[in-house]
Amino acid sequence: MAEDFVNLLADLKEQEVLSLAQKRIDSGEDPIKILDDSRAAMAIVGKRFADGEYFLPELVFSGELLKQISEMVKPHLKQAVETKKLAKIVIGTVAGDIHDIGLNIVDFMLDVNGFDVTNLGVDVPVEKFVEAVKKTNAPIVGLSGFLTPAFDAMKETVEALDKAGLRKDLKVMIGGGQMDDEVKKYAKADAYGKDAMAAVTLAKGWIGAK
Ligand code: B12
Repeated sequence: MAEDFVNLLADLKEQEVLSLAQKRIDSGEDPIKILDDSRAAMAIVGKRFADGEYFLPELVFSGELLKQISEMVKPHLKQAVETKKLAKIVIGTVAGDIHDIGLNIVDFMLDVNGFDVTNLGVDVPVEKFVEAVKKTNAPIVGLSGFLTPAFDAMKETVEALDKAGLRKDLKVMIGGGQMDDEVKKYAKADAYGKDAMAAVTLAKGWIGAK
């Protein structure tokens, strides 16, 4: 089923992939696995876009399909984990970037794992991150980005948090499509997380929660 699912999503076959997603959920499959397979399909969509096989309409449609699938999966994630509020976290997609599907999955996973999440949305200017950290006293910030220009936006956001005197009591994690440890170093962040579960593990580690 997983392979069919990945191919149907990459081929943007709406009805077929949504009914297969429902079938997988009804059969009690691990919701995380369905999200991982969606990610694999997005990598294929991204490659077809880069190769000129898909164009913006396909990219937009793939995002819509992914949103529908993550909405179907989310309630089943909720059943997996019940905890009390642990700590505050400010997250957002950095300036110039409007990709938010990954960000919203991170938001959701942090929420169901007990964190009090302030999600600033997309294309977030550096000063808005500074404001939100001052307002919430959050000890953790999560920066999301999918575009190459997001590397610099992440670096500028960390610099602005530092200039505001907030950096020393703050942990900053980054993530999204092509982010990695090199970008983490470049942006002077504390950690890179490959997916939403990594975001939860990093955050729990920093506040000493199991
Ligand atoms: C869907 C999509 C879009 C949709 C986004 C819809 C939406 N609401 O988000 C739309 C159509 C809007 C779009 C627009 C564009 N896009 Co686009 N898009 C994609 C695509 C196909 C999928 C992205 C996605 O949502 N993936 C699925 C999610 C779930 O991603 P994920 O990586 O699994 O997310 C997980 C992790 O990354 C992690 N994570 C995410 N954030 C964070 C944060 C933290 C702190 C942590 C720890 C972890 C973490 O957790 C997530 C969940 O597990 C990618 C291709 C790809 N392979 O990624 C191209 C891609 C990112 N887009 C690309 C481009 C070029 C564009 C456009 C410039 C196209 C254009 N000419 O207009 C515009 C840019 C608009 C802008 N200013 O941002 C390029 C970027 C190339 C580059 N090097 O910069 C890509 C790579 C495609 C390609 N190969 O060319 N896009």
